[in-house]
Amino acid sequence: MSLPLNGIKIIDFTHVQAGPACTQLLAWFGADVIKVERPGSGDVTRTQLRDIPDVDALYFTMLNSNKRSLTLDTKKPDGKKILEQLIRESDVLVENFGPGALDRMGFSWERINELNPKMIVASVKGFSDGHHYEDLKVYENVAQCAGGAASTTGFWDGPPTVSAAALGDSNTGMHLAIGILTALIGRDKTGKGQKVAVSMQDAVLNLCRVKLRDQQRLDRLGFLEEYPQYPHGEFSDVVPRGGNAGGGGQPGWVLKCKGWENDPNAYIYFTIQGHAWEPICKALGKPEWISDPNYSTAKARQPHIFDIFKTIEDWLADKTKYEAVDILRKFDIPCSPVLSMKEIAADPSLRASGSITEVPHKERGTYLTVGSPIKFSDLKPEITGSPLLGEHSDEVLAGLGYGTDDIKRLREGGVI
Ligand code: CAO
Repeated sequence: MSLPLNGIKIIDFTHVQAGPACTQLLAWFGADVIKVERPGSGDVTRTQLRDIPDVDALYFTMLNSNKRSLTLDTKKPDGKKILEQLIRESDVLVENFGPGALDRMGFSWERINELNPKMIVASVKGFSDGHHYEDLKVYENVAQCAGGAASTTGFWDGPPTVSAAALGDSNTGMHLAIGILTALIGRDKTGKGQKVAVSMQDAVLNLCRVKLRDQQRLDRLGFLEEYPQYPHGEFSDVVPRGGNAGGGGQPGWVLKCKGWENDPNAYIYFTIQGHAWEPICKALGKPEWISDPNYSTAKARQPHIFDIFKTIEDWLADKTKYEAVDILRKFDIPCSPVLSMKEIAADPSLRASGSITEVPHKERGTYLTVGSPIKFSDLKPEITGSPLLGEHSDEVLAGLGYGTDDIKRLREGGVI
């Protein structure tokens, strides 16, 4: 099947998670992604948190499907020459090295632009160019702290908390993919490449915009009506951690269901959507609340919202999370069971849609990975296993005109 990004050649100079998530997405949609890795070791995630001795770790296999792997020491003269050749004939170079590493390697934006003016150079860094922390190396949780997520996540009586969702890594990679595709469309118009950069701090902040909204509301009003601290608790001058409160105009909370004493995920998320109040009262068997002035408006409910949640929990006590959702869905109440990773891995709907898929790997056998979360009417990406280290070195070099003897010499010299 022809895919939209067929014909786009990407030098994938990425490692760990932020960059690989971006290039994996582009590979799913048809780009020829050549992952350039250091000979002998490769991407550090190949060996991190291994579950099978001497076999690429799931951390690597789940972020590098549909790619080709070329080993290349780009600090050696022959390695630099090969990289220059690749730059001349590729469309995009993606990297997420520490600050300045690409320049130190001799491949500044100016140099790459000179080699190929049509080349798009896409980078992930912890902080943006010119930021007072621009020299810092950054990992996921560092970005979550710098982007406002940690200070606003968790419970008010506990420390700042990071999310399990990769807001700093994969999220930044997704932002970068949008930047690359935009630059490719721009290049169609101008014929010129450009530099695209996303900082992890900015990508986290972009997802935390409602907290920046709340800071401004707090500055003006002194309180935030949808937070658990309102109206009985205290507010300081910074946005507090709101536990599991809903971030918009709909109060919500994680509520216990049958079996919560032994099952850490026997909970549902329950949302009290304003116009769903009547169906909620009916579902709970509390029709008298519909017209009671203490309950009938969102403002009236707020002072005793936790009493309301308690009543809902009493109603949930003899229902599993699945039974509860099956009842509540009939009343059009926005809710979901809290799903564990084990449940998600086995979810037939996620398997059917391709959001979770099993792929073969040459050394580990079949493994489970995520598929494209973006669904198209005319395109269903086929997810393939990740490449072994250097699996495609010979093939890529042959494509650049290197013969068998040259390749042997490069291998013996530790260049590939
Ligand atoms: N051939 C030769 N040298 C190579 C090479 C290759 N194929 N690939 C990498 N290198 C070299 C780099 O040129 C660099 O050399 P110098 O520091 O001597 O110039 C060196 O390897 C180390 O690269 P690095 O700084 O990227 O790696 P690190 O392990 O020290 O840091 C990380 C890792 C992630 C903290 C850093 O890359 C970073 O801050 N990246 C930007 C932010 C980011 O993407 N973080 C998210 C990672 S996902 O959690």
